[in-house]
This record gives sequence, structure tokens and C-alpha cells, in this order.
Amino acid sequence: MSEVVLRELQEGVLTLTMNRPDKLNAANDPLLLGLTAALKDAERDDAVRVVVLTGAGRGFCAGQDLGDVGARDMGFAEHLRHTYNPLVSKMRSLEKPVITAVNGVAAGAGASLALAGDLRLFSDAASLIEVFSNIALVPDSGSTWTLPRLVGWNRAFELMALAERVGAQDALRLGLCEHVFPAETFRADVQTYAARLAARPVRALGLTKRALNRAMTATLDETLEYEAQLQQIAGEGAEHREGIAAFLEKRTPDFRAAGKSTDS
Ligand code: LHQ
Repeated sequence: MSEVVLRELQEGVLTLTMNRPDKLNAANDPLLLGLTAALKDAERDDAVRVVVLTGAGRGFCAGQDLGDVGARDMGFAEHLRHTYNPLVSKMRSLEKPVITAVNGVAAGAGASLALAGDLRLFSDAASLIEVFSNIALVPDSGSTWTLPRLVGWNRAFELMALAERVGAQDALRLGLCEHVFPAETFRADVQTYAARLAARPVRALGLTKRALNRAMTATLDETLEYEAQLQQIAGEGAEHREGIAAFLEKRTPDFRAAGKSTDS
């Protein structure tokens, strides 16, 4: 049987490919648990500076494998707590950039995964559907958290209620993705973009994720204090020393080398 999660590391970019192309990468438990395990490995591996999540074939992820639902031996809530929730949580808490490279349709929990990326890159063949209401379910895996923050409560509700397909250009206009690349060059364009990010000071970016996550639910004063604490950590790191040295020496900083230092 072929692997349901493919891993490839290139230029500090770990690409995780959901690999059930015949079903548009509809998610089953091995796929979801495999992704979470891969993210945990990526967290510990200094060679991984950026993670890209994408799909094999013409789909990104069609959400829960509906053929699997009857075979489950746990309720919906327990299933979510066991599979999707830890995955989405790990994507958001992982202190490295996580890019979702949406190569094709992202539906249901697949749309939730697409939106959970720190940066969302769409192919011009990609689309997103909050498809849950077609089968009389509630949006899950974080869609009710991400979507209203991106498009506002009412637009989010309309997308959820009517399950309309949002194409790549509309996704860009609505702020559901940062960039759209042509389908023909998508994988290469994603790698180029991700490699650019991998050359950035990823420890500082990890702390930036931590700060943004905390700020989503904090007051301004709490946020100011938390920024001060994180700045202390970043300011004592090797990446910062390298950034300052490079500026003074009028050269490009080498954050990869700085990242290998033990005290950053
Ligand atoms: C699929 C699927 C799929 C199996 C396409 N399953 N085979 C969480 C926890 C617990 C329980 C329930 O749910 C959740 C959260 C959720 O994610 S709920 C939402 C589940 N997903 C859906 O309802 C999406 C169902 N799929 C579709 O609506 C369409 O396939 C979309 C709009 C995604 C794509 O349409 P097309 O481009 O026209 O492709 P297609 O429908 O022809 O699909 C291609 C193949 O993929 C096809 O198989 P076949 O053998 O006929 O070629 C589909 O049966 C299969 N497939 N989605 N979720």
C-alpha cells in the first residue's frame, strides 16, 4: 500500500503531501494521524525550517472520507478530538511557518486545513468549499474560528450555509489566500516561495507566531507585555546577532548558520 503522507525535504522546506489522489485526498485516520506525527517530527528537526502541506493529484483535500464514516467506532466529537483537532492545533502552534499549498479543491475539513495555514498559496485551479451543510453537519476543524476572522461573520455564514465554491481569484479577493500561482508551475512556485521563507530567521518567526496566537485573545496591555517577553528571547538569540552584524557589515544575513548555533 502506498504511503498516505509523503515527506520530502528540500532547501529546508519539508513538503507533506496528502496522498489519496483517487478520492481527492479525502481524509481517513491514517492520513490525519500521519500528518500530525510528521508535524511533531518537523518541530524537533532543525533541518526543517518551513513546512508545506499540499495534495497529490487534482485535489487538495475533500474533507472527511465519507466512505469511512460508518466504520468508525467512536462518536463525532471523540473522532474530532482524536484526529482533526490535534492536527489543526499543531499547525497553528508549530513554531515554524506552515504553508498550505492548495493545488485543487479543498472541501469540508479539507477547507479547514487549507485555512489553518500561516500562509495560503492557491493554484489557479484551486477552490474552497465549506461543504459541511450539504451533509447537514457543522463546520469543524477550525473553520468557524478562521473564516469569520478572514471574511467577517456574515460572509462566513453565507459561505457555510450555501456551500458555494470559492475559486482561487475570489479567494484572493476575500483574503482566503495570499497568492495565486498558475497550475502549470504551482509546485515550483510554491517551492521558490517556501525556500525564500526558509532563509528568513525562522526562530524569530516562530516567536512571531506565538505572539500573534496569544494576541488573538488578549488585551492590548497583555499583548504589550507578552511582546516584551518574547523580544527578550529573540534579542538574546544568535539570529538577532547575525542580523545586526550583517546590517553593520552591509551583507546579507545568513540566518541558517545562525540557527545552528546552540544559544539562539
Ligand atoms: C470522496 C470524497 C469524500 C470519499 C470526493 N469521501 N470520497 C469530520 C469528522 C467526522 C465526520 C464527518 O465529517 C467531518 C468533516 C468533513 O470534512 S464533512 C465534509 C466531507 N466532505 C464532503 O462532503 C465533500 C464530498 N465531495 C464533494 O462534494 C465533491 O467530491 C467535491 C466538491 C469535493 C469535488 O467534486 P468533483 O471535482 O466533481 O469530484 P468528484 O465528486 O467526482 O470526486 C472524485 C472522486 O473522489 C469520486 O470518486 P469516484 O470513485 O467516483 O471517482 C468521489 O466519490 C471521491 N470523493 N470526496 N469526502
